[in-house]
Amino acid sequence: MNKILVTAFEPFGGDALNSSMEAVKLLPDTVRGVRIEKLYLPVAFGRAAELTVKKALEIDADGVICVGQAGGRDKITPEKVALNVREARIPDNDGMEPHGEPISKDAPDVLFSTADAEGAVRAIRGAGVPADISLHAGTYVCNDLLYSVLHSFSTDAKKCIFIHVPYFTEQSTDKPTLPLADIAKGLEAAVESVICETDRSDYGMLCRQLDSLLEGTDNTVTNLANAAAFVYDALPGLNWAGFYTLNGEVLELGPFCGRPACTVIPMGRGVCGAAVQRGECITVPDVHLFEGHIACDSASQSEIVVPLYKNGRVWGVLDIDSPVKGRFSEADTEGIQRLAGVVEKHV
Ligand code: PCA
Repeated sequence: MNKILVTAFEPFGGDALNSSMEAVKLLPDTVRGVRIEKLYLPVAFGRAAELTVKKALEIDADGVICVGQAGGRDKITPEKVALNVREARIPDNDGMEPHGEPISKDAPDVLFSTADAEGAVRAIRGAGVPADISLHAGTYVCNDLLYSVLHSFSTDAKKCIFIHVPYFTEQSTDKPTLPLADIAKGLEAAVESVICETDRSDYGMLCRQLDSLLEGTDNTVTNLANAAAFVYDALPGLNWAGFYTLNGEVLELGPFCGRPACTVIPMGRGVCGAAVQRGECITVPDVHLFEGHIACDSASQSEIVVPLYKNGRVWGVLDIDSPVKGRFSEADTEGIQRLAGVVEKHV
């Protein structure tokens, strides 16, 4: 199982609260079954980064998501870039006020976030919260933290990113704000998108678990219902998982998890219809680029459909949607086909 470290900052610069800390407090302790470890940091050059790196190593985090407050911004802004410079407008909470010195000597001028910042933006927007990419994390403690974390883990597989959040409603009357609950909702969506990037689902284990789950009965509805729930629960970053079954020339909606979906799909239509017509699994990294895609849930960005066979004939499909573009890697495509094989065996 993967772990994600999420950090936030204490108040600074005379503010009574820091929106990053208040929003991170509202995040759940697990997202899609992945443990979220929270760490609250001093607004201190060097020290914030040291604490973060130490904690990430201690818990063997697969991803590090640092959150800070950018008072004055009106959206949640995942940062793409960190600069190798310290330039303080006000002293940090340790009284340090560096001017123009590098964070790390003989290190690159610029480092890029290793988690997909654009993917995080899409995920936050998908949750209905305003978001935009930012190309400048400033030159204060937030930039210091992002740069140092990226530099420390430059040869590591950890996905690292920084996300700036605006003031929340109660914090300011003259600057842009967002409701605290929206900031937390947006952050949760961003965490989910990073989890999808770091996910290394153990499909061997999942197949064994699904196999024993479906063993007790040969009732088709029972097994499809439990298989849909299992897949939806076991794989992070999904918004829909379920079945369509073939009835003559059309696919009809079967058991699923997610929002209500199209009841009937004609042969050849959409990704499901195409998978049946071609008789093969189709993985679509971006559904908007798929000719004839049927949008059941506007949150869906990527999709995988596996045709299901009995005695050499297709009888239905396993259809899985994600709000994250490019959610399904080659390993997922292969693993999900194995899961579909377990369903075929029990139906
Ligand atoms: N924001 C500051 C540091 C701490 C925080 O929450 C920054 O943007 O650098």
